[in-house]
Amino acid sequence: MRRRTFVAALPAVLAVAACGDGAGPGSGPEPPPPPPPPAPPPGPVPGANVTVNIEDNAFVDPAGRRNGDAEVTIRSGETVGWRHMGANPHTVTSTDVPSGAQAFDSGTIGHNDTFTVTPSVAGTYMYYCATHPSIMVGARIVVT
Ligand SMILES: [Cu+2]
Repeated sequence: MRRRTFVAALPAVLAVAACGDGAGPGSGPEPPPPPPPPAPPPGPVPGANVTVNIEDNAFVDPAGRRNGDAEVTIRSGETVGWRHMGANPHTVTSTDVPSGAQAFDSGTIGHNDTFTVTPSVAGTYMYYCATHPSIMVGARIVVT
């Protein structure tokens, strides 16, 4: 019975001995472990039909257009999502919505946060970042 235990432990002893072979004179400290692989690119916001990325200083639509050129088109009842990719606080705040439509405001959101809006009234919805109103402005949603 004791012999069986000895045999099971033998590979571990050999492994330790093998590691020791490399540590000769002149070998420095162990190199640091490699950095973790980069995070995969974020996908669409869950539940959203289209996703706009929020970078620091820009709303970026799926076509890569920024701020005043950023535009997404959806049908009534579909959902726009925003994903905060930057480091600084931003907002997604409507500045102009069609008559009868609801204004929207994400409040301050941070890195990795998401926000969604599901407009039900057709027309053009303008929005900006209330924290950076002179830069992150003019983006829009067109609802058909
Ligand atoms: Cu901002």
